[in-house]
Amino acid sequence: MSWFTEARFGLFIHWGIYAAAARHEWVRSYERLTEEQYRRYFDHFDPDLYDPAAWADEAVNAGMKYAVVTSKHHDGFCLWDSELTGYKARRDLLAPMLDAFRERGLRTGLYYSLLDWHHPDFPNDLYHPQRDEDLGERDIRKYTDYMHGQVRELLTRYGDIDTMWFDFSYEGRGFGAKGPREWRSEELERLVRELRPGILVNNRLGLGTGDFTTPEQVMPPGGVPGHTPWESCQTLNGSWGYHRDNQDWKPVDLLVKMLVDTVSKGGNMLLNVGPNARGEFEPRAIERLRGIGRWMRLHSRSIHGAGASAYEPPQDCRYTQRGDRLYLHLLSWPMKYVHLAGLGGRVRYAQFLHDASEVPMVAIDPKEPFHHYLRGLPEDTLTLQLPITRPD
Ligand code: FUL
Repeated sequence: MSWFTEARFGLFIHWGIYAAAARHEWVRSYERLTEEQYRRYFDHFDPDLYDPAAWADEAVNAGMKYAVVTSKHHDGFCLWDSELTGYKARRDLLAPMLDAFRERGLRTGLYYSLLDWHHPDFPNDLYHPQRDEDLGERDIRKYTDYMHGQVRELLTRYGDIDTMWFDFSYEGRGFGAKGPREWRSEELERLVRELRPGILVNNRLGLGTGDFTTPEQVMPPGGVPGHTPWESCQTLNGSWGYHRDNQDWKPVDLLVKMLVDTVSKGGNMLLNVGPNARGEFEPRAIERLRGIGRWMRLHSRSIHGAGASAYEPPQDCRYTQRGDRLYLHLLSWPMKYVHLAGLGGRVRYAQFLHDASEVPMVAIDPKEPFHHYLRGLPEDTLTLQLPITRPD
């Protein structure tokens, strides 16, 4: 587990034939496309510019330490050369990606969808594109045999996979909802752990367990209660898969704040890119990854290997802590002073991270008229004096 909680920041990749539709990875369900209508994306998916080394470089430059990729999403299309289906990429796209990630020192994870809207034995349910139709006899046991077989394939043919990211159980949600019984989750988890004893499994098999929990698109205000490590997965825009016309792009400073906020609460952030159907990260994604990378170059010490602190930060601030180093993140820039409760007399030296310049600790002199307004502060307060202009 320690590599995972030290890593703090990872890349999520959602890539499949939905990138050709370019309007959300759920497009087949949202628009209730039939198998035949959706087939055109299968026919025309030809990622000729695919260069996984370039993806790995972007991840490393952004300060990411691991990467999780959708081996199969809900539409059932497989990125690897599965022997169990013909519904797969014309060449194995997964193997070169894992090689490229590993070559650059990134840990690897596989997302695998429990749903499969393509498989002939996956019954129609509340999310199925053909949920209103009678799909005839379907034997979910045959589907889950296939699913377990695919997971076996992935974990025997692709080297040392570090995390298994299942998605998802939806028991209790109505028509055809599925949970651990339907997926045969316990058996599946056992299989995974047998094949890869050190692997970390997420919490979406519906078993109420998992090595880490996965809040999605939310910033849990107080962190995630309980002791399991957690990883918040986040999109750059309003979609996981490549979505050409979506405009909800998060700016770099928000993404950095999200990362800081997550680590300050003891979590990891898994930030998603949806590569396009030619196999590239689009410029809007690259711009953001590089922006985060510029910040990480100077500040990654406050992220990697850091976690929550027992100290209570002032308003609009976050602490991350690594050993006896306490990192103060100012999400807004105060006027001249920042007052840190509980730190009076406990800090040997204060400096900015970006240029290692000293940040003066102010000794409050009650006789000094200039310090008059500071007199009401509790004695154990540490006051730091900041420049008027916020450094970048
Ligand atoms: C969800 C999925 O339905 C989304 O498409 C995406 O993969 C996200 C990470 O998990 O449950």
